[in-house]
Amino acid sequence: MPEVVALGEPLVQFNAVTDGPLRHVTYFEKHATGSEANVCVALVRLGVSCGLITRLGADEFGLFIYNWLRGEGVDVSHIRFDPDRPTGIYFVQRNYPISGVSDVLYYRKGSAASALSSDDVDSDYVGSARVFHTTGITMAISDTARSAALRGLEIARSRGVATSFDVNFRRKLWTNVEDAVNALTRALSLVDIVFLDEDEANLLLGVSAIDDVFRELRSRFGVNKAVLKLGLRGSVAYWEGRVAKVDAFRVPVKDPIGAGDAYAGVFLASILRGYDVESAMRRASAAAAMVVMVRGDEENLPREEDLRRFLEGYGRQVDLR
Ligand code: KDG
Repeated sequence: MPEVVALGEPLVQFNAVTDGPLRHVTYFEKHATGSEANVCVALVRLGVSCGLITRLGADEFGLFIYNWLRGEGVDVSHIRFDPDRPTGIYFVQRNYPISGVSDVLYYRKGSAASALSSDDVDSDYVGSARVFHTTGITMAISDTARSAALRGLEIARSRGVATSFDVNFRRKLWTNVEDAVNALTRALSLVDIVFLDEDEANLLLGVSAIDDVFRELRSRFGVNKAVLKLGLRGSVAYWEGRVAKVDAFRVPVKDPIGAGDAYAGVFLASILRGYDVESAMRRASAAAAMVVMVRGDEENLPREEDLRRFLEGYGRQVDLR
């Protein structure tokens, strides 16, 4: 049984090869993505086994995703194919209208994964993991997927499995913000480890200053392990009673999508392999930096050797010898 079980929707991403508004883009590159799937791949590349609970369309894109996950060594035993619904896709517009920022256009309504339900959550599978991970994206895609995510968190909790949750607020996936706040705060009451950024903190907790965020998470939700991502200012964690901070790595950005998943996956892998929280954060930040240097979310997710080379080489002069 895998050490980590994740639940969520993999997607095929069509990333604009050229910058600018999509109406003028002719060429798109196909990538395998999806937040929880990316986290699984980040984990397995660092030697931590991970299984994904999901549904895919019985179509070419479903097979593309399935072969990707299976090829990476993710446990695919809890992936079901749906003959009646398609695999979700989305398009990425890069560097327009804001330089360094990507915009997404989803085509995922009625997708196979949006029919995920609590019946997909096998209690023995979740119950024998060390960590169960899901995100606010799964909470947003449909009522039944939200029930599945909550069921996964509840089962994990009742079986002594650590629960990990990336808030991943996607405004485009929610009909209104109030529903999002209600659902996401419900999830927070079931999580042991949470990843969020300042905007998400503001939305869910009404505060964004570091100490206030950690205090609110503790007092309102009993969350004692949290990572607050500060973008180019780095990240800060509240972990077992103390606060740790690391800087971000500055790199040329091709497409920032996927950075959060790289961070969460590498952070969890590092904690599970016994790294202290600062080292886990540093490794996670490095992975996030590596991922934004290319189009696509998963291509630059590092193996141990890549991570070591990035961390040792960062900031050095180019040596042409
Ligand atoms: O974190 C990256 C994901 O956001 C991306 O792969 C697409 O899962 C996705 C989503 O729902 O936005």
